[in-house]
Amino acid sequence: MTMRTTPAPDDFLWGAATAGHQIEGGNVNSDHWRAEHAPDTHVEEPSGDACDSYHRYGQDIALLADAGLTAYRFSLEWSRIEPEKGRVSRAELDHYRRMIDTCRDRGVEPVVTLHHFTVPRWQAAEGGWYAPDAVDRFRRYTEAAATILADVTYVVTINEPNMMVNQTQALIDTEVGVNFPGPSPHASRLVAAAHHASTEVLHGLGHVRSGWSVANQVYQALPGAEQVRDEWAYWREDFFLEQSRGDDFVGVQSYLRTIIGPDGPVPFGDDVERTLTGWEYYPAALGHALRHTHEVTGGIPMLVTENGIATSDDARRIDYTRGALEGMAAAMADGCDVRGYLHWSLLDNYEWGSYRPTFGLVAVDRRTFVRTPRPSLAWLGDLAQRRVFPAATGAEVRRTTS
Ligand code: GCO
Repeated sequence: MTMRTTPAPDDFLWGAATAGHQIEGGNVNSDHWRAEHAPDTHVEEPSGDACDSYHRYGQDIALLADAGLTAYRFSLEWSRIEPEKGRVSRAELDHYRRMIDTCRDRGVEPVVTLHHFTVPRWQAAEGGWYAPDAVDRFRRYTEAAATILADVTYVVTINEPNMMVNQTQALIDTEVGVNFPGPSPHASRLVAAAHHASTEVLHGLGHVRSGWSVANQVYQALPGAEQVRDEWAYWREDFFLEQSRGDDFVGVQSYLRTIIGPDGPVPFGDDVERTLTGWEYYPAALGHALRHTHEVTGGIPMLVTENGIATSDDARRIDYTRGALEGMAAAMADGCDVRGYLHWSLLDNYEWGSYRPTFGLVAVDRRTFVRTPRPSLAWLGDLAQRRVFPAATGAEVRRTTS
């Protein structure tokens, strides 16, 4: 069956995303590594060597480029770059500079994330985002990172601040023996301040387009629960989108929806298809996420910085991605300004506690680190090369200008 398509903008970025702690391996100086090895840890298995991408990134970028993709989102690991407070490692900065060079050599646009959940141990010991100088420390870390960003256009300051704040709260609250009570406006404002401080540094460089990437939950209200939904969503999502209004772009990360009833989220029915993370199979989420983000941010440019599915059936991955891209193309036809699509994830990787949920366009052997591309990688690369989106309606996508 041939797929119906619609033309994509020529300069649209087609790629895949990863994060340092999930693929590099050996991030011994990060707070997550410590938590993974704590005697009372709740994680199923530690990250260990992950995909050994710290050494094998060249192979990863080559696989992506050979498949026809044009962009790679990866993150810098703060705990490597600043192993002790105020001590910046030139060697680690050079390592990430080589990653950027490798992308450039292969004609791949690097999309660099400065912070993807992990912080150095020293920062965690001082209270993480609650440390009195946390905003200033993040500004200084951004200044250190900026020294290798001379030819980098897209920088994501902080990944999923809305999810991170929930995690931060959970950690703090576990320390005092209380359960996580809900999102903290205080912590949210702290990370927003860190984001703005980092943005200021990046804008000082003159050439960087920066933003942060927000986890979009696609909150859908049952009839009559609209107000409950709006209140539920504010500190979990909309506050973070509002903070993007002055940015160059916002990263949209979408996987599933959350249905809100009069008492909050409603569990999925037994009849829904679930992915390996237990989430509902719902490809339409991305289109909804983009439309909502467009509305709350006032229409700033968007980059899909994550969208994907944990599955052992690659045909389902292709089907999910086709549905998501159809929703994206329809949202673009209705005026959403989307500049790129970065699939989560390039590799099967460490899903924050377990290697079981496999999100990769490329399978990774856990023992040998051998990479095996799945058909979905070639499928996405082919769309990139043909510069077309799958289209449910055949609607023309409005061209965007940069
Ligand atoms: C997150 C991250 C990724 C995840 C992905 C799948 O949202 O947790 O940005 O690190 O691996 O979202 O859960």
